[in-house]
Amino acid sequence: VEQDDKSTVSPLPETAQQHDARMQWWREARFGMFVHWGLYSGLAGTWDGKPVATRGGMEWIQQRVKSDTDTYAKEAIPKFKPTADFARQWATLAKQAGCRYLVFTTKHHDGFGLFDSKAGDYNAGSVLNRDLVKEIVEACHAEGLKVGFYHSVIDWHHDQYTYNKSKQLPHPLRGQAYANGPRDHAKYQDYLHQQVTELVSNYGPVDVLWWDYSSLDFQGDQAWRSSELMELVRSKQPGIIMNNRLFRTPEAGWSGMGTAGFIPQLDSKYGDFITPEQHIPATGMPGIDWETCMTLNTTWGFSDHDHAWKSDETLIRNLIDIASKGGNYLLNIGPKGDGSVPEESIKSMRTIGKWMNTNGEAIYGTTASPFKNLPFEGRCTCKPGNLYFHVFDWPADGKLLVPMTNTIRKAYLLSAPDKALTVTSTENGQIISLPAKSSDQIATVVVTEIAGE
Ligand code: JFZ
Repeated sequence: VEQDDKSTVSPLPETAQQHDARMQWWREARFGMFVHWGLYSGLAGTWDGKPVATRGGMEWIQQRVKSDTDTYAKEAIPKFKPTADFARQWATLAKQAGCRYLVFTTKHHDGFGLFDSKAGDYNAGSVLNRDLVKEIVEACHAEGLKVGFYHSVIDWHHDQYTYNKSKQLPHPLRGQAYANGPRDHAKYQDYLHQQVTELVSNYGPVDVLWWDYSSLDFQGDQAWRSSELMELVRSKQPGIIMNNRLFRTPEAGWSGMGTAGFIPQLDSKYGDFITPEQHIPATGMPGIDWETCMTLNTTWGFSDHDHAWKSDETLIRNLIDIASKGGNYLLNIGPKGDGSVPEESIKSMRTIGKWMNTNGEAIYGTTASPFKNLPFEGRCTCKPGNLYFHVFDWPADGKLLVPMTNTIRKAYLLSAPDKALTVTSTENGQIISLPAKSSDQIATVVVTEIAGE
């Protein structure tokens, strides 16, 4: 059949097998790096010489200070000065951290694109004569990382962007001249679709599209022509994985983007995965792919004033907790205006990477724990034939009780794979005799090889 007229041809629904094949690398990856970087980054959380409260993140600074786009751009553009090799630094850091993919902001809510767009002039191509998206994609590919585009459908800059139904949500901030004039949202939708077409056409394979975001009363086909947008993306990038933030149903409520229960499970029409934000679900969600995105401090975009950095222990245990529930961890860095990564973030990412160098086998390609509870402080992940026990609190008596009856062929620490540990069977399970001291205070992984599985 000739398929030259796309508008009259609906794609066949995907089979579960095709969907699984497309999701495979993502499910195995478990750990990705998120990057929020744009005009707001150089402002660094300061406006008019004063710090802006970090409620919700400094990528929202334009909205927080209620600036129109012209003033914002005038302030921010001179402070947005990417170095020549910023992208390589991100990609190297992601690789060192053990991330398998990197998702970055091609455009955030302020509307400034990091790419070179023919659809308008509020982008790095027009303003800096650089295509930063191209630079980042190339740097990621050089490190063997999969690459994802975070793309905001909200756009405070576009003069036809129309959404002001709810006070909680961004009112378009384009200069006074536009504020009250008649708007034609369809024109904004055309612009959105044109820019997304550029993004999925001009940079080779794109692995993830991370849409952001819809509101209860402004979502889906009405707000973004979402079905058409997703089909457009899939027609250019058949293997791509997308989140579900182009849609938002009433049942979902405010937290719906991050919880199960409203996305039809095997229907990729609404997206392939859900995105709990700044929290880890209490349990896994069998049949639903999910990814917790989280900041290292409290803001996504860089701020000079936010020093509330999470500890390495929290970050590494979060990654383990998420893997033990079958999810992915997308951990954010907010580079400065020159693209450099804050020292604290570099340190944390490298510390995670060091842990992953020893223990990555117990994270990558694993599936959720088969246990509801464990009799010790820690988590479990699995692979066919192996169970990995991530021990957080080292037992004082050196005995680790694992609540299973399977024959354990061999037990050892991932940090010392050649030293077999003694296993004793008891009524409640089996006891693994551990060395007196843990090899890692944050989490030491005990591997058990299970017979016949
Ligand atoms: C969105 C962005 O607004 C934010 O700046 C950041 O990029 C984050 C990753 O995603 O944040 C949201 C979006 C929607 C809700 C909460 C945070 N929501 O509906 O609850």
